[in-house]
Formats: sequence, C-alpha cells, structure tokens
Amino acid sequence: EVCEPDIALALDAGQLQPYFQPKVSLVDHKLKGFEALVRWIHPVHGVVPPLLFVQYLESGELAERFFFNFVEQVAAVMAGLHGGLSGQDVLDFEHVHCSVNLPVPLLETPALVERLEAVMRHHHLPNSALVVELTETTLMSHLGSTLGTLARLRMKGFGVAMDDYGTGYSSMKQLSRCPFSELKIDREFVHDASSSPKRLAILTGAIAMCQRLKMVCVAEGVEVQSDWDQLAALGCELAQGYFISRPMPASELLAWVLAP
Ligand code: G
Ligand code: G
Ligand code: MN
Ligand code: NA
Repeated sequence: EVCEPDIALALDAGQLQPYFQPKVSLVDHKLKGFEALVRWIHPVHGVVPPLLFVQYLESGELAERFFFNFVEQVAAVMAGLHGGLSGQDVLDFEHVHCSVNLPVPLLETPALVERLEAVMRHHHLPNSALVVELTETTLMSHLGSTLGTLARLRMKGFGVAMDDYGTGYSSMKQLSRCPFSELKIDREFVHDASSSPKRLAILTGAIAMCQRLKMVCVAEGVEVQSDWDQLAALGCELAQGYFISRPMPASELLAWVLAP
C-alpha cells in the first residue's frame, strides 16, 4: 500500500524516473519519438508500476512539483542522447520528440508555457521536441477553461496530443475546435482490432479523421505483427507498443537507437 508521503519522499530522493517507449513510423519504420512513462525505482522493491501511485501525481500537492521535475529529467535525457549521437545522424530533434503525460488540472498552472519553454531552452532543445499528452475523458469536461492554454502551447511550437482516444466521448466538433497536433488511439481499438468488426470500424474511422484534421495518428498497444500490418494497411502514421519495445530506462536508450 502506497501513500502520498511515500511518494513525496520518493520524489525528493530522485526515485521517480522516466522510462521511454519508442514511437515508430509505420511507413518507413524510423524512430519518430518516445513517450516518457514514470517508474518508481524503489531501493528495496525494485521497479514499482505507476498504477500504484500515479493518483498522487495527477492532482493535489505533489502534481506540479512532480511534473516539472519529470520534464526536466526527460529534457536532460533527450539532450544527452543528442550529444551521445552527434555526428551519427540517427536522431535529429527537429524531427524526433518525446511526449509526457500532462494531467488536465495542471493546464491551469501559472506560467505553464513559459516554464516549459525555459526547460527546453536550458537544454538547447526546440520546443517541438516536447509533446504533452492529455487524456480524452478529463479534457473534454474542461474544454472551456483549457482551450486557450492548448492554443498557446501550439503557438510556441510544443506538440499537443489527445491520449486514450476512443475511451472518452469527444465529438468531431469538439475535436475540430482543439488545436491537437496528434491523436493517440487507445489500445482497446488497436490490438487484435480485426477480431471485432465494431472495434475495427472505430479504428478505421479514427485514422481517416486524423488525415482530414491533419493530426499525426498514433496507435497505442501494438503488440504483434498482425496489429502492425493492419495499421499500415489503414494508413496509420505511427505505432507504439510492446511489438516495437517495452518502455526502457534512459541507460538503455542509446543502444536501442543505434541497434540495426
Ligand atoms: O507506464 P504504464 O503502462 O504502467 O502506465 C500506467 C498508467 O499511468 C497509464 O495510464 C499512464 O498514462 C499513466 N502514467 C505513466 N506515466 C505517467 C506520468 O508521468 N504522469 C502521469 N500523469 N501519468 C502517467
Ligand atoms: O495511458 P497511457 O496511454 O499514457 O499509458 C500507456 C500505458 O500502456 C503504459 O502503462 C504502458 O506501459 C502501456 N503499454 C505500452 N505498450 C503496450 C502494449 O503493447 N500493450 C499493453 N497492454 N500495454 C502497453
Ligand atoms: Mn500517454
Ligand atoms: Na494512452
């Protein structure tokens, strides 16, 4: 059983660290980005999954402090990777990004956009190398108060992704009002989609909608070759999931990127 004071201590001790899961092009198979996912590296229990503690990072006292700490770690890793690869021409941060999950309540953080810009500037990374992911369910109930912040993030060059698409209830009209650069289709509609005509129809429709609304389409939960083939046939742009790689610690990233 994990409680909030445990997480506060873990944060201060530097035990809440990003793992990175690749996002790969379904067209040319190249690496296009990562999603950073938090893990608690516990000195006794090892790697603790976020389901046991992520609630304390999504609202309340710790949320803001954790988020900026996490983005700082992510930017440092990306900048380090860039340095480690300089001259190798495999990773170019004008084209490779990393996304982080931003809890919707944090969109109201004072100077959110300016603070994110400062982190990126400090690490000599373009703002376009950072994408914030917002979950569909929470976002659509706060649309009125958050649209302005989303627009400012986009104006400054950051990416904005809708996460877990298909599990919420956004209408096409709402989606077309939101300045999303990317839409992530929930894995419920991705893995083994062709076994269910209904799920396949939703997947097909979401991919077509991304093309019309000029959003990057990312399929989550790509677990097997047949998932990959199905998505490629439907014209989906990017894939993320165990078929490509599990989320991995920063220490393994360089080797993964350089592997043939
Ligand atoms: O990484 P994993 O598959 O175990 O994540 C489980 C859940 O925790 C997912 O819903 C994911 O979005 C969420 N999660 C993972 N990392 C973060 C994070 O850094 N911040 C927030 N707010 N949620 C995260
Ligand atoms: O909610 P969000 O989409 O941010 O979180 C992504 C979650 O999905 C993480 O917990 C991550 O570990 C998990 N995940 C990533 N790839 C796969 C996959 O191929 N299959 C399954 N079942 N889960 C995955
Ligand atoms: Mn996500
Ligand atoms: Na998701």
